[in-house]
Amino acid sequence: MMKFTTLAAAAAVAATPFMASATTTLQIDTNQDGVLTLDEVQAVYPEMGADQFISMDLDANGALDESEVAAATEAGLLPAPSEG
Ligand SMILES: [Ca+2]
Ligand SMILES: [Ca+2]
Repeated sequence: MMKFTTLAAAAAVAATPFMASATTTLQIDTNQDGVLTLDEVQAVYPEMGADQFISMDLDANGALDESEVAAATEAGLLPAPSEG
């Protein structure tokens, strides 16, 4: 019965979906307001141009929210940050 308990605990840990897709937004959103401004994006991607930012800002409010970041990442406009 000890084995069953251990297995259940391991499964619970494995099921915790942290770090799944939040990496990009959290790393770039330096002021933690939930959206990414051009300044914040350029701090991580110095080569990011305003034109490219605008093309990712689907509702043109000057900031990228989570869904816009997800869409940009999927479209290959916003590369995943590389360590080092
Ligand atoms: Ca922000
Ligand atoms: Ca927006």
